[in-house]
Amino acid sequence: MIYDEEFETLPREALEALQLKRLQQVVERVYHTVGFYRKAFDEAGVKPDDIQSLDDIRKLPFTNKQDLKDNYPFGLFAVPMSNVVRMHASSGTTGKATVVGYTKRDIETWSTLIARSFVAAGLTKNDIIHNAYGYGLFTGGLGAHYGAEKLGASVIPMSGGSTKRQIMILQDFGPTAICCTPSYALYLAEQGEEMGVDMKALRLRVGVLGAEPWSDRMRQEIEERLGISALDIYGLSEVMGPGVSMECSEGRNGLHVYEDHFIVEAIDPVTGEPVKNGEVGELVFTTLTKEAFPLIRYRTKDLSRLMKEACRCGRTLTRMARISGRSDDMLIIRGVNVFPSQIEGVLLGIEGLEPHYELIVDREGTLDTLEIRVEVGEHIFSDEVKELQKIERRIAKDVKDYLGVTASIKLVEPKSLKRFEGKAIRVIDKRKI
Ligand code: DLL
Repeated sequence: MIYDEEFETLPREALEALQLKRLQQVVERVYHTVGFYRKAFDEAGVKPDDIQSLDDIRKLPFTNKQDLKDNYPFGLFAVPMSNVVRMHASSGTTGKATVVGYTKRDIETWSTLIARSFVAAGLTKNDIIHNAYGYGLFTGGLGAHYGAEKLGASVIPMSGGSTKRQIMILQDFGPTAICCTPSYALYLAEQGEEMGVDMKALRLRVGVLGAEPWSDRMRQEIEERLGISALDIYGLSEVMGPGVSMECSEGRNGLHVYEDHFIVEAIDPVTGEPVKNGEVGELVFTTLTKEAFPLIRYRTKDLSRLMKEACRCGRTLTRMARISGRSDDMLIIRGVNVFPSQIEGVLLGIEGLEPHYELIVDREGTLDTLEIRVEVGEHIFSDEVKELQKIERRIAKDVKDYLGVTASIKLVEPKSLKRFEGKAIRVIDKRKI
């Protein structure tokens, strides 16, 4: 099924003509409304008129997360605040990373792209959608919510947490679809089974899962334990939120990028040059229609492969393979994005700790766990156990308060952690996904 026959099945040539027209418009617009872009384009020696073909996009400079941080909070907005109707921010940060804004029309576009994604997953207005993505600054909750309403489906705004209650609602309201992270889908399956609920007998038939990396092995397990068809949805708050791309139920092989609204490139993360067709590269997105927060050539650090071949669903939109990793060290722990440097920042704010630490990420059953091992100074280490426990609790609280993740803390003896001559390896990720 296709929500928007016209735009999702455009012949390649017509699609590219549309992309070029929209690219020219957005480049012209940001050049005149966002100081950052004017300066960046001037420095690169490129003017809006230089964009005469889609390949000319490569004349434009990249934008990256640091640029967003440097312009915190609203420096990259392209419209006056009076036209902004909503803001979101990326998760798991101290708030100083990336803030994004939406106009009324942006929300309308976003809702339409989510509605498209739901239809690609086989949903219609007759479905009941249990939305367990977190509501709030994270784009998952409200993004999926508005898309479900746009489709005309019935949405249950569950948000995250309260797993027992979620299972009760799954039984009583009989939703036919669920939106959540893949690891939460598995956690629900596990908790339900523990409560003696036959999770396969629920009315659920489709999962629209994303916001973190997963694998076909995980898909299979989720599908078996919940008795659903589990499909992959991708997005990032900077570019829009969920619904930048979506896997279709017919193909189940790669996610269709909504190319009438975004241009996607795959580049070599080191040279910045495009990778060969079908090779793994870092995804770079340019938004074509966003008003409040247009982004030009945004480096996502997400690694994937682009597939141009036709899909059996009939969509002509390029597909991206499941995300295979990242070109930086960002971790996603229970759906929260965390950089080791942010944890370091918290540790350095606490007296008595040494700048030597190790992060051990694992998965117990279906839940991600994070252990932070950190060295303490000699004078502290000889303190009473009670004192050490106090410091552990303080670290755990600060990590939770600032970054939004729960961690277990282990203080270790001075000089007991491995030292590195080159680049320190501070993260040990034992998860097998
Ligand atoms: O995670 C938006 C989203 C919400 C997508 C709900 C899908 C469903 P951020 O919090 O800004 O936005 O995190 C974006 O999460 O750069 C990827 O590294 C990762 N990510 C998102 N979707 C997937 C996916 C939302 N399907 C970052 N597979 C991105 C793998 C994903 N990684």
